[in-house]
Amino acid sequence: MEKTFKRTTVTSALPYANGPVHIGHLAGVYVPADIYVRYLRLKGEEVLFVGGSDEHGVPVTQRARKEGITPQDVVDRYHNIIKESFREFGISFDVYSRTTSDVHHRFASDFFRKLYDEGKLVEQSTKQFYDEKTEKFLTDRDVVGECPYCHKQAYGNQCEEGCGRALEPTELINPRSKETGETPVLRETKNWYLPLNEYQQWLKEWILESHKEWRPNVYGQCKSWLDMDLQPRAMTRDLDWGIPVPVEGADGKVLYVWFDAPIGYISNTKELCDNEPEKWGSWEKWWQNEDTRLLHFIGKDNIVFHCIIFPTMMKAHGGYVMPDNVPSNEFLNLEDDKISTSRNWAVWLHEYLVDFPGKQDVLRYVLTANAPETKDNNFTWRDFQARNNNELVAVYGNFVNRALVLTHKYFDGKVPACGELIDYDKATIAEFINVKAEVEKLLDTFKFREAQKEAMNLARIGNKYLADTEPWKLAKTDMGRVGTILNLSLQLAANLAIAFEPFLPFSSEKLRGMLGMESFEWEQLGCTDLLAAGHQLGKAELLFEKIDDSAIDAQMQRLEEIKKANEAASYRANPVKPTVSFEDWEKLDIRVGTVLECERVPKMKKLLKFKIADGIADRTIVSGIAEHYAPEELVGKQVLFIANFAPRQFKNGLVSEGMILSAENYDGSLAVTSLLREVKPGSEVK
Ligand code: B3M
Ligand code: ZN
Repeated sequence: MEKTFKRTTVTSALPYANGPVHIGHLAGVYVPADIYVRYLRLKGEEVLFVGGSDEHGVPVTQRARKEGITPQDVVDRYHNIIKESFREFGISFDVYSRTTSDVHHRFASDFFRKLYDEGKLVEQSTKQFYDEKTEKFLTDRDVVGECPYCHKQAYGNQCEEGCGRALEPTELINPRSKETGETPVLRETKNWYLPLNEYQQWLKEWILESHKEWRPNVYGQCKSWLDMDLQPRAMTRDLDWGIPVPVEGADGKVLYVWFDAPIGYISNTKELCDNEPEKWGSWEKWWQNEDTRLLHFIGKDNIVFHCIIFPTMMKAHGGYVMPDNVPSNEFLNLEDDKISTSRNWAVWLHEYLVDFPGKQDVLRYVLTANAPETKDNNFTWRDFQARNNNELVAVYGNFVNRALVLTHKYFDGKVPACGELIDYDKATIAEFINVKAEVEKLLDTFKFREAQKEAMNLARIGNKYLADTEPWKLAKTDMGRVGTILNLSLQLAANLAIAFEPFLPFSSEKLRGMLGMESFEWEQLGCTDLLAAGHQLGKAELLFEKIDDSAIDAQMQRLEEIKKANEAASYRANPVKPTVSFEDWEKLDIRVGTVLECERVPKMKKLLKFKIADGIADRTIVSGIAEHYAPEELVGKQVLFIANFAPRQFKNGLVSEGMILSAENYDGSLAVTSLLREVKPGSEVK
């Protein structure tokens, strides 16, 4: 049975305050959340939109270390930049606070203490790497060393450069502290764990049985987690940046950032409610009342935290409602390349505003039109320009402008009376009257891309109507008819202002002013009597402006320069190795092989398993290139491989008899080597 709710609490992921926000953040989380919230508000529903900065965690300390400032300095700087970017883009949070606030520290601390007091946490001692020079325990990512499987440089938690395996820091060969280069020692440390395993059955029922309607990417990720055995997960860390663990003898330990950050949603709500109790009531109403529907908007890398860990925390605590849905997006690429903060491969919001002042809605529009709802999607500057010029300007802006300018010209800016409707008018009305139901259906199921397209349809209908009826030609002969056409066109323009408010709030506000409407609500969508005859319109202005090639060229130029700088940096980071003798070179036996078969390796997302014809026999080679090639692409191709490489065994028993050679691009992508002409398999490379 469909549950009915009285109010909705919408959260959007708390961005780490260790850098500014870019278009990927906006497209993935904040624009969709904002569209949804604005839609509910327009419908007059009770809704709360919570945001804030995530100010703890290792990324913040890393940034501080890199810049030689304190973590507090880092978060003070970026919290303000991020908050301002969101405000500029019209992300209409009811509260945007931070996890370094007193309210949050107390709230998260109490939350932990309750779990601790009630025996809901498991105490466990483990041996962990400790850097004696800095007298600090090292997090998994603070330890680097050689991967025991592929022998590339790896982090303590994962071999990112090589085979992609999840690792334990103690598995690394020759482990070192990333910060000091010291060899760390193992020290015993005590931490508190959330026994996810005890909640597995409940999670399975709650998600897999009762939430089949969640987006396939979200449901699928949850399922793959829940199909494995969940393990207890540490909720505390040996770190000096964060919320102190409120337990005796826990000096030098803080709450795990993924424990405190989601609680930030609740403590930020509390901060708001405490400040304005008359308006918002109690925080409990938004989090603990069965009539409240909870929604988390997030990016795909946050799914496990919002669908498994945080719900388990709330369940263990008791009293909380569970999320009703977790609309999570995939990733947005920039010009076909992964957005990356460290490579500066991004469009930063604060920079966009300098280059395109006043064009927040254009970016909102383009990001929604390309929203990565079901798969990763791509942002390109050419597409940005085309969507602005061909859709916003040529369709939406053009229609509205013609309707208004003609009314000013023929009727002194007063809405003309609507005369008798001809069949064509009726057909046009019939077309746009359905838009409300369509947009609602799509928004209610979080299909923002389609919903915006549907809203744009209104403008297309209007444009066609004016083009077909040509009121400017009738002005000399039939002013009554001109009045009817313009009346209907203005009603359509008023509909556009409403339909686009969730998507393009700045433009809707401007259009509302031009139409002289006091206010509007969602219910009025689809009505043809929004503007009374004789109603005085405001001044006609352009809603959107064309974007020239030169503005786009400048952006492309900037990206080109960043790419060049990255290439140069990657060359500098990998300087040519010391000279080797001819004898040494001869020791390597590089040969040509023909790929007979190629397939993915279950549970190892970076690996491809090859069967290669090497001239004498077939051999199996495992290579960490699954993120760069689909297996089918390589079958039948000739590749170069090292034939006398000592066989290596993977944990799952798989043995690799050689190594396929690939070139590493400046951005980390891999290209398999091949030949310019076909040769017999087994041919030696000399
Ligand atoms: N700060 C990760 C991220 O920005 C993390 C989200 C917290 S949501 C409670 O992707
Ligand atoms: Zn490896």
